[in-house]
Amino acid sequence: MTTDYHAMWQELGLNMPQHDTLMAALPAIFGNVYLGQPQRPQGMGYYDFVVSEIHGLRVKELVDHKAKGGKVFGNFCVYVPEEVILAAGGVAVGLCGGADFSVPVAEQLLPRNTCALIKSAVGFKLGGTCPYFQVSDLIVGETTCDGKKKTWEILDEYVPTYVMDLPNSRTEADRALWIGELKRFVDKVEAVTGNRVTTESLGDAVQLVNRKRAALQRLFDLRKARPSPISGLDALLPVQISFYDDPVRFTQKLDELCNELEERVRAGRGVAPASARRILYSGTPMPIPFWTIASLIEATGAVLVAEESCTGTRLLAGGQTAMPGGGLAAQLAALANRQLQTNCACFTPNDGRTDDILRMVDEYQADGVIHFSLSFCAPYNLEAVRVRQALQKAGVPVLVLDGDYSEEQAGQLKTRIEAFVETL
Ligand code: BJ8
Repeated sequence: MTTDYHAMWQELGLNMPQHDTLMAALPAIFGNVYLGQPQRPQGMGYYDFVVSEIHGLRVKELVDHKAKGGKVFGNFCVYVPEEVILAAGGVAVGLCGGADFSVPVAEQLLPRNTCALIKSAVGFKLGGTCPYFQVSDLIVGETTCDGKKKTWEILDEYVPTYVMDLPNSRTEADRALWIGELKRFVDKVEAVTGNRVTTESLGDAVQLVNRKRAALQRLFDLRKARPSPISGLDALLPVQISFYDDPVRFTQKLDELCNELEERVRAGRGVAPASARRILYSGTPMPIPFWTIASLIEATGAVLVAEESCTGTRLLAGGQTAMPGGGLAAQLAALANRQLQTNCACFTPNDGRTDDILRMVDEYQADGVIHFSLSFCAPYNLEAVRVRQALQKAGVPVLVLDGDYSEEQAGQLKTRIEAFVETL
């Protein structure tokens, strides 16, 4: 029997008719995209369950956490350090911005020529349709792109929003600035939670997040096998869910899935024949429930083998965070060092990203690269120029696309993706 969460949603102040519409639409969308895939690993059952409870069980856990005096921090970027939040007894949740559903309400306030990720996220708050937004005590933004930077000023009128000042280059001075920002964030998180961040608590949090990162890395490493033991569509789901699930449970479940995939690799079993074309995705993040690109790629018979994206390997850049002696200051420096290896297009120069893509083409034996950026995302759309040049120079087939979350766009993207895969 499924639990009825209506009383909880009402108490969180959700717009109930709108929210009911959203909840009624999701199962069919998810079912159509996910459940008909052949050869799904059994371990995907956990993630199917999490989606079926997308605004239920985890939200209830957060509500319970708050009832005991705990705090929840909503965020939108891998540069917001979950470790610091956990070290102060808080919970970090990545807020979704992957649904077209919430875009129209955002367009009543924001310019239409804003990227879909920002419009979708803001629309969830304005429309009162996201319980994770409602449960958050503080939203933590960052100065990555101009769109986000300006959005935080607007969002702050609706929900307390704190901004971390991420530099757009990576000189020694920038590194020092970011370490200073991490210290300022420690102060803020301590003030919100009423708890101290100590060397010990930060060390424990780093270990916890390192374990989660190791499990995710294992998933990506297993996808290097030919044939691939899991579809790209399925692999995307744990990555998206990693942003808001309980980190201990998440890591355990992902390790179980990876054990199953390891068996498959050993047995030479895949989700498609070994001869299937292998595609590397590169570009803007694909937040839940934006499954369109992965689904379109795999509908052609090709396999999506990896994502160079923040819902992919960029999330894992820098590997494990080192745990140096020398107290809190040294720990924050280690955290900054790891984080600054994430090659977001908001940085200049950002040649490391092109190097990463070329390296991944080899490691994942990709036959071609599909670069997708959300329309109106200047950093990724412009960086696509250099990515394309580098791939063409290396003789790697590449397709550069931009778009949004709408159904109309999906039709056009489908035609272009099919034509590209056919040429491989
Ligand atoms: S580290 S990729 S998660 S900023 S799509 S809102 S860039 S206009 S998402 Fe990102 Fe952090 Fe970078 Fe990763 Fe702006 Fe572009 Fe919109 Fe974007």
